[in-house]
Amino acid sequence: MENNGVEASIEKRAKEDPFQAHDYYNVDELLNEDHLLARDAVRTWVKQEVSPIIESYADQNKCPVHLYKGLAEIGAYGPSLPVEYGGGGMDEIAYGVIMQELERGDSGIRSMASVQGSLVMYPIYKFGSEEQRKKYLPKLGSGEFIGCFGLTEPDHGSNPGGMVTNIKDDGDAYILNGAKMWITNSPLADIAVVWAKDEEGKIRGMIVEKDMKGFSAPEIHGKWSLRASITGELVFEDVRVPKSNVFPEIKGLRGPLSCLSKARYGIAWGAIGAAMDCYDSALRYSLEREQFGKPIGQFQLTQKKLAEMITEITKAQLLAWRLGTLANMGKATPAQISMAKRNNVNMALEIAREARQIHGGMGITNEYPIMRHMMNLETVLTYEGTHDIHLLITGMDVTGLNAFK
Ligand code: TGC
Ligand code: FAD
Repeated sequence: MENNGVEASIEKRAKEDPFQAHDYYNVDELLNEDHLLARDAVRTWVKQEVSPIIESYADQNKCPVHLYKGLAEIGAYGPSLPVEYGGGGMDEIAYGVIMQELERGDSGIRSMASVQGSLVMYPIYKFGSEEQRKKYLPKLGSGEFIGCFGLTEPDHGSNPGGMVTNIKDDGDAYILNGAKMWITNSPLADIAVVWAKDEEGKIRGMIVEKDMKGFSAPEIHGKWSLRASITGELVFEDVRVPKSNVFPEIKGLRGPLSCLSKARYGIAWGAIGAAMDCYDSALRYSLEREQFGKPIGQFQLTQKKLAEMITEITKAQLLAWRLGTLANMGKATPAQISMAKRNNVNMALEIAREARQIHGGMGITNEYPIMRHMMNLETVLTYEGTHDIHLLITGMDVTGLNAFK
């Protein structure tokens, strides 16, 4: 069969990604040279490696596993972790702008980096023994090992404190039983950072290796969102986890939640990237597409959409930058991170919806990135704490009253 119009257009887009970044308030002037260098390197990498293939991988619901090593090479795993532990030795704003550029490409690509850096390397660095750090971090940082993070369970999503996955003492090991659900990268992962309750009901973290007996990680099929990212379960049937694989000190929900703070911070930046891609595409389309004898960008209703989009992107950029500045000083609170994650992801999703309208019928095709971003952002709105959970975290912070108890 001959190539139809849409297929030909995908090929064209693959050859040439027309994305141009927009910086209405000169936010670049708030970034230092290291931030700009990191940002531009990742921006170029995304244009070269992600844009040409992403529509096709999303279309086929396949994870571009070959990008794992490239992500390591551009320093996307743990950009703000120390170099000697496999990280990039940069600051929190560098970490943020890298996530922004990755998610400009695709939320699933940013997910790869978020999970590996913030949810696997970070807890091993922060809570692991020196032996665990030395054993796993260099391999994770170089992309030789892929990691995943198991907190959510089939019956405990927003309320991870209710988890039933558990460990029982068995001499030099613990016996792990239970199941985790919705785990990014689990079917591919060499190791999983898993959170489970001990016999006192305290949450402990541990590193489970893929070939441990009784451990499996089946893929979850049928996703209409994050299609270029692989998601699965973690199933533990009497898995013997050596005590040397358990994080020695950290106990309680504070352990996994502090990893989430790190990842949610990255998402607050990442979502800006998806929004920028949608806005950029909509702006270009509005200038090229003519109806009633003039570009649709000349209609006031289109201008309203575009003006509101760039206003919201600019507000989100400033929110993220200020959060990054606080994070660099060690002063960003979990509640401040929740506000930015919630606001920026919701902002990106609204922009994707408006951008889809500006593209008219073409907006539903994979000739443009809009629908893919929109579908991805439905997941991003839910994972790492849902939109409403983050609202309640802000509500608790300002009132001092806890809606969860
Ligand atoms: P609560 O009693 O409030 O807190 C328990 C302990 O944790 C501390 N804490 C935090 N510490 C660090 N960072 C945070 N963000 C923290 N939030 C709370 C808290 O101070 C306390 O410490 P301590 O020492 O006093 O014990 O806990 P709760 O059971 O009432 O739950 C509160 C709630 C609902 C906010 C929390 O459970 C929550 O955030 N739920 C949402 C769950 C969630 O976000 N799951 C994400 C799973 S991972 C994921 O989605 C990865 S997607 C990756 C990708 O592909 O990119
Ligand atoms: P539920 O908790 O059942 O929530 C359903 C609805 O109820 C939501 O709208 C929620 O806001 C609302 N709700 C719940 N409690 C309250 C309340 N107290 N007040 C008001 N409303 C409430 N998890 C991991 O551990 N690791 C991963 O790598 C990971 N990757 C993911 C990848 C994908 C593609 C997806 C979709 C999810 C992933 N998750 C992961 C899981 C994710 O974190 C959860 O889906 C999320 O925390 C919500 O849990 P849930 O889906 O069980 O929804």
